[in-house]
This record gives sequence, structure tokens and C-alpha cells, in this order.
Amino acid sequence: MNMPNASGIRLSIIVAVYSETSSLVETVERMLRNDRGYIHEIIIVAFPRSSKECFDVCEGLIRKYDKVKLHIQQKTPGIGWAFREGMKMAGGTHVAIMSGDLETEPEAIDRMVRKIEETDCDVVIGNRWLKGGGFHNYDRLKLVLNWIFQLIFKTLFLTRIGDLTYGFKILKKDVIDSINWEGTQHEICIETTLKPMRRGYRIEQVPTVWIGRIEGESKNPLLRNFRYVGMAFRILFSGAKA
Ligand SMILES: Nc1nc2c(ncn2[C@@H]2O[C@H](COP(=O)(O)OP(=O)(O)O)[C@@H](O)[C@H]2O)c(=O)[nH]1
Ligand SMILES: [Mg+2]
Repeated sequence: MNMPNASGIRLSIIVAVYSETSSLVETVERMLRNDRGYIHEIIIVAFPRSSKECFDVCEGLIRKYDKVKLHIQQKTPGIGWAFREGMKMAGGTHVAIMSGDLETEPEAIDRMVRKIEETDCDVVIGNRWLKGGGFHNYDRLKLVLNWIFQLIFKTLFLTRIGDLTYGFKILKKDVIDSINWEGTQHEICIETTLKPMRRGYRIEQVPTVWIGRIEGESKNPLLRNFRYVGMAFRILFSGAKA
């Protein structure tokens, strides 16, 4: 089905994948089910050394759904490269970034699109700390660190926007093209919120629930959080040029 969307939104969805199988299928199918004509394409960006089962699943999805495409990540390692390659390929007016492990709630994409339809904002982020959002099966220590981090950086950046570290959002393609992206690993998740914010783009947020993966494991060790901190300070001190 290829009905155009009344609001003119054509959404390219970038799904980062590192060996996921059933979670990826569910992610893709739950978004297609909710599509009101805005999905232009779903680009799976797969880590090249993902499992054979993962590639079999990707092949199955591209055979079954016209809108699904597969890109094998060229530069490694890191999800930053994956998102950046996907963002370059995107042909839509807007670009979503998300995970293939079902931790990023597929239904939140529709809520984000509605927020863009209502406000024509430049960026809409998923926020797990808003009423209606939340964390299930999240590491306790990570949750405490996350809360402290949000408090410190919301204060430093003087913003009402929360969940600054979360890599689940939609950006206008023009916003993406106007920014010099530098993150190669998970720090891309904070960069994609803080740099548009620093540039004065209009950001909105919607609540979303994070549910810990049941398949595979995270590629984001706790120590990598220092890369988030490094990126946040670099952006803070580089001002609007970021
Ligand atoms: N293409 C690609 N995907 C990745 C890479 N690292 C992680 N991912 C995927 O990106 C999503 C988010 O990463 P994850 O390791 O779960 O990080 P966490 O959710 O922060 O713990 C998951 O679906 C991963 O499988 C990478 O280097 N390349
Ligand atoms: Mg994850």
C-alpha cells in the first residue's frame, strides 16, 4: 500500500541492527501496521559481521515489503557510522533513528509523526522520563546514572528537553544535512539531540517506554558513557557552530 500522507511527511526510518532476528521483524512489522501513509522507506543498516540468521531475516523482509531496504554498514565499528550512513542514504523529508532490538518502542514512531503534524517541529525525540514513558528491565545503576546525567546536562544546556542521551527520534532531513556529525559509536545518540538544540532548531518530545531486549545483548558497555559526556561537553563549549 503506498497512500501518500496528507501532511506531506515522507519518513525514512533507519534501524541499526547487529545480529537481531525476531526483534527486527517485530520492529518493522509493528511500524508498517501503524503506517498512515507516511513511511517512505525503512533502511536496515546491518553490522557486516552480524549472524547469518540475521542476514536471512533481512533478506526475507526486503522480499516481503517493498519499503524495506538493507544497507550493510561500510565503516566500522560503531552505531554512529551506521546511523550516519543511513542518514546519508535517506530519501524522505524526515529521518527516524532507532534500534532493531525492540528497546525503542515501534509505536512511538506514530506518536512522533503526529507531533510533527501538529507542530511542524524540526526534531521530535522520544523521552522515557515523561509521564506515560518509562523503563522496564533497565539496569539499576544505569538508571541512576541516567537520571543524574539528565539533571546535569539539562541545567548546563538550559533546556526543558529531557532524555538527552536517548537515540530514538525523528529529524527533518534538512536539519540532518546542515550538521557535521562526528559520533562513531553510541555518543551519536546524544549528538543528534544536542547539536540541533545548539543550532536553535525547534525540538518537541513524546513519551516512550523502553523495554529491555529479550534477544541478544547490548553493544554499549557502561564505560562508553564517558563518550556521551565527552560529546556533550564538546558541543556545550563549541556553541552554535557544533
Ligand atoms: N549497524 C550497527 N548496529 C549496531 C552497532 N552497535 C549496536 N548496534 C545495534 O544498535 C541498536 C542499539 O545498540 P545496543 O547495543 O542495543 O545499545 P543500548 O541499547 O544502548 O544498550 C541495537 O539494535 C544493536 O544491535 C553497530 O556498530 N552497527
Ligand atoms: Mg539496545
